[in-house]
Amino acid sequence: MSDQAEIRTEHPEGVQEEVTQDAAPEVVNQGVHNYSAEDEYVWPTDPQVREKLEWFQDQKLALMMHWGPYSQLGLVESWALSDDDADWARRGVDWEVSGEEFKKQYFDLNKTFNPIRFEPEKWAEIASEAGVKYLIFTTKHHDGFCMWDTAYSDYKITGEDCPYHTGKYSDICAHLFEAFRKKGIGIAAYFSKADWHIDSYWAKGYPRGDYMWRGPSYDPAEDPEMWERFVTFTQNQIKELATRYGKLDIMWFDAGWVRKAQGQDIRLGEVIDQIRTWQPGMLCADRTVGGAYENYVTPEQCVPEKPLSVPWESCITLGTSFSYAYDDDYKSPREVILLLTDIVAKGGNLAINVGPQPDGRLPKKAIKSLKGMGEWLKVYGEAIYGTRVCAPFKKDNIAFTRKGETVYALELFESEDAFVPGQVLLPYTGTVKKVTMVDTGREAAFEVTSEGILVTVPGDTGEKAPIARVYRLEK
Ligand code: FHN
Repeated sequence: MSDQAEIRTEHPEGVQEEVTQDAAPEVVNQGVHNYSAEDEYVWPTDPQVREKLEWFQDQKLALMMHWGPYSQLGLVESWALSDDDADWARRGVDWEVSGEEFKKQYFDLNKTFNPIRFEPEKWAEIASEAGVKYLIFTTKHHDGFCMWDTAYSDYKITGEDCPYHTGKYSDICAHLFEAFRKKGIGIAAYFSKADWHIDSYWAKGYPRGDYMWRGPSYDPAEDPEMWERFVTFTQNQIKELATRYGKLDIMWFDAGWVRKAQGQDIRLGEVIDQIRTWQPGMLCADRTVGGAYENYVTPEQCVPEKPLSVPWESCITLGTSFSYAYDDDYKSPREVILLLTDIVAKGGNLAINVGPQPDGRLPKKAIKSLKGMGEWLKVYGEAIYGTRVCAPFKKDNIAFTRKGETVYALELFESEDAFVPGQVLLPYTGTVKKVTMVDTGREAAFEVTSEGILVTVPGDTGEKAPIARVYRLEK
């Protein structure tokens, strides 16, 4: 716990915010969750879930996508609706409007959302070329807008008052999941447990009045009937996604404040146990809650200092925002690969997030970065996919991974101007009988020293530093 606590304080958003006295300290800082401590993790007993966790830890790279009516505004997804979070979430509101009018404008975005340039097969092709192994897609964010044809709410992509209900791919989840599956890419359904549109969560007529926060507008303990209405609605929607949209590898639950310890129990375990009779082994990421239904932990916009002893996945934006931001800046291929390598060396997965445009296309600059990432992975992916942690995991600019008896050393270069030496000391003291360059297959001469293996790199060092030089170390 202390290690984990230490890492947690390192967390950039590591401000602890006690939401209620008896609840576990939950960290939601400016809309960002921290991640569960390792000692809150419960290893699954279901053998199919355990097997799926091995699949999960082999994948290494996901594409996360936040897409909804909010994408039209270029402001933060959903959070601008919460009056309690207005100080940071409405910073971009640069037009004259009252809070109440703004919330109406934001909720009314469904009436203009019409992504007619959406081509799911194109997205799937881009993801496949990028080396992506599973998709995490926002079926519903906190704003309550459903990107599938739900029977339980009219606030949906197929709703009469959403222009795209007549669109070619109107049931977006159906078409998106199908297109990605056809490319052999796994499917994770992101689902917000909080729903700020449905009248059983932000219900009217309570002492709170119109001033809203991220939680319900009432105390569930004081109005159990209203809360039960919300539980039924939520469980029905989760089951809809798990029964009508094909195979789901993962359900990814956001809004960690919706949990029993905070009096907001949606009895998620009941639903997941039922769903697993239809979706055997499906993973459940009940973020930040800990316990049996958080099958892996999910650092956000950060990477733990050291390897974690439990399965994990860092969700990190390619740009600066989870939802689409106009004129955004995107990480370069080099930055993404250095991030991915750091994460994989510590035993985790990277869920790189791209916010699609309101017209249905992906931002050109994001596509460029994804393509560059895929080109690197086509050459060096064997040192990433299917690997596990290898001591000393990382030392200076050398990261390690292993696959069976084979060890990979990845010599990383922060920029193309970095010095590229002719010899490099790989601080690995295990048995090595052969060293080959992963990209060319050429064997490299090496000398065993007490510090590690001193490799003489074949060929010239070139004018510009590569993203990495990757060595295959074999016994
Ligand atoms: O509140 C959400 C946020 O909007 C975004 O969806 C991220 C992505 O993981 N999750 C929550 C913040 O932790």
